[in-house]
Amino acid sequence: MTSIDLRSDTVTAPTPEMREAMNRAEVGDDVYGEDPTINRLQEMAAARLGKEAGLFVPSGTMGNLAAILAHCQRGDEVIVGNKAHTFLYEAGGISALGGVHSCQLPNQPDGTLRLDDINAAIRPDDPHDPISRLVALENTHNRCGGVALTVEYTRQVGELAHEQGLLLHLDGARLFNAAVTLGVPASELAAPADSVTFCLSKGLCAPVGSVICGSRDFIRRVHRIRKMLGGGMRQAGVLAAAGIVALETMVDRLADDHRRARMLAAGLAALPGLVLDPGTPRTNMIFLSLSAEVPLDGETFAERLQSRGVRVGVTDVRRFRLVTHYWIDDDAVTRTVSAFHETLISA
Ligand code: TLP
Repeated sequence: MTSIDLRSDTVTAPTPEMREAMNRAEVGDDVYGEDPTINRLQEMAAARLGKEAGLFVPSGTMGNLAAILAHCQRGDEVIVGNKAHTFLYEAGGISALGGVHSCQLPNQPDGTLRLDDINAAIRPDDPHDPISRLVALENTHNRCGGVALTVEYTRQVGELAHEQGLLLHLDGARLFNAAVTLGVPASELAAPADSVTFCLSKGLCAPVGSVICGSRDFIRRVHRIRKMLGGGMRQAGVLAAAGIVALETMVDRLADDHRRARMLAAGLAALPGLVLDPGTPRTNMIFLSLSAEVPLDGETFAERLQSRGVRVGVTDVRRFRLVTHYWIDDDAVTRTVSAFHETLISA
């Protein structure tokens, strides 16, 4: 039986069309700016997000790091959510490598930071304080359930930041999931931000890569930082080719992943022993917990699911994340519900 891997949309293998495009890709030395396929991907990405320029980077983590380093000097402060990927899961890179201080505000259940909290966190011009330089948002917000931030909210944060002389960075690893669920172009969600990173290698299925987008001047600075971080990639047009297919063919179909997440959530909600988070799924992620009567911890439960061919992410002692993606079809949804059912009745 082939395994149904719901741990993340990062597990997606490239599609057959991507493999063909990778095989055919024209390449050159990108450190010289001579890889035509990378240049094309960067132009496409920038146009799609309504920005002047884009830069291909190996990962979302490097995208966020390079963008934040380009905005901030050592000792500057970024205002960020306490559940943001950049704060929780990027190995503290902004502090370790950039000397950037973080001010963590409570993420609300809908993934937002309260405007009043942001306002109150902006520092006065006082030699005791770090300089407030940047606000960072995440859309969709992973740890808050894959929830999409709206155009209106992003605009309000952008206005607040800019009025106070700060910049706005958007970790849009799953920006296209947000755009599809909200029914708006990604460029509208990106418009208030000075920089945006989005990932090709999650729901869009490309094997590697993210693109940072922003003004031409900003991208010129990020380019040097990418080099400093060791992210200049030479003939990486073979990777960018998959990214082009991702942007051309994989965006609209994210709605299928969202539909299957709803199907899966409905099936799981009907099983005694599981408690789904209120409102889940918002896009392609389902968060749920084992109820008190189930006599297993999350790791053991996940191992038993795995022996039935289903892999899920364990995010806490009795809590799971399930992420739908291109390689999860309707049959996989049905099989997953059965595997949960069998695991629960044999517990
Ligand atoms: N997220 C991964 C894990 O690291 C948790 C996942 O499985 O969801 N921003 C956001 C919002 C992300 O969710 C991720 C990856 C990244 C940035 C980093 O992207 P990569 O893995 O390409 O460095």
